[in-house]
Amino acid sequence: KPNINSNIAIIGVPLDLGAGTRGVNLGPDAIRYAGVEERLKNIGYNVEDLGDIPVNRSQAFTEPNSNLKNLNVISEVNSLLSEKVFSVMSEGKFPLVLGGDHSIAIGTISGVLKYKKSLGVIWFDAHGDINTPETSPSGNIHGMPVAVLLGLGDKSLTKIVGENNFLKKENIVYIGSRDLDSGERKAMKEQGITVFTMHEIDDMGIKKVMEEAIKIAGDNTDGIHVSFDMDALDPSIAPGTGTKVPGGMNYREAHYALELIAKSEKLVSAEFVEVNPLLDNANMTGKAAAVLVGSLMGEWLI
Ligand code: 4U7
Ligand code: MN
Ligand code: MN
Ligand code: MN
Repeated sequence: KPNINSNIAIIGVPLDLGAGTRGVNLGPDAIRYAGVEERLKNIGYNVEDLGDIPVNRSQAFTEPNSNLKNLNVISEVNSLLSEKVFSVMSEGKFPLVLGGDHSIAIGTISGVLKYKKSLGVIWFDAHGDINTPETSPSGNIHGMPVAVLLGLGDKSLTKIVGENNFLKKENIVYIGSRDLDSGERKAMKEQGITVFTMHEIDDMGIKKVMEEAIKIAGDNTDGIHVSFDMDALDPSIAPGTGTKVPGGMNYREAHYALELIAKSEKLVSAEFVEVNPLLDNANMTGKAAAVLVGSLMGEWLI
């Protein structure tokens, strides 16, 4: 077992209000039923499941003419998640957050940032998730968390991160991108963010991509957070997700990528998001998430 914090706290976030398709709120239980806790215990971790962050979905509300759907509940859930992640880390535990739609990265990563000021983030995703209300074609907040973490977008979301705690653009790196909106490409260029699209994975191979990504996120930072959107994977191995894009990472690329992060021994926190069992085939995507958690935590490093 690699040198990663031995005490893991699992936090479920059954939120789907940030997505355009319903059902990703069932993701945390899908990953639990796939045996994630048992798998981690078998590797040698102490694991406790803290249950779910409460989501008052019936209270969800969108201001007229706003391009931020369900903003009230999404900001409430992310504030609670941020505090929970911070308290877990303060107790010396490793937060493993199970989503839920990707808007929950606002809560997870802001919580980690309160504890690790200079955090590196590796963002596995088909998408950029760096839209603002001005650029978003959908108004779905799961397409905006990176912007919020960098301090861009609506105040009621950026305030969860806090004026002095924003993620530094030089410390985030994308892997698996293949569906970027034009406003997102512009934002990525302007900020000078490193993006390893599927083209770079084809071109350089996953090993070289990961070596560079781990340098960017891990050198001169206080540790690495992994934000893993299941749609980074090819839809043939992860059909249970709401915004599928063909041509994603294959099974071995994804596992090997996460194993290399485990080997770096710089991992401090992680989240697996966008598992939607309503779109799935016999919980294939929930199972893929549970097995990938194993790789990230060093299951095959002996
Ligand atoms: B996910 C999209 F327009 N970019 O903003 C948007 F293509 O967390 C998709 O990566 C966002 O799954 C996908 O709505 C968010 C769209
Ligand atoms: Mn995403
Ligand atoms: Mn995505
Ligand atoms: Mn998605």
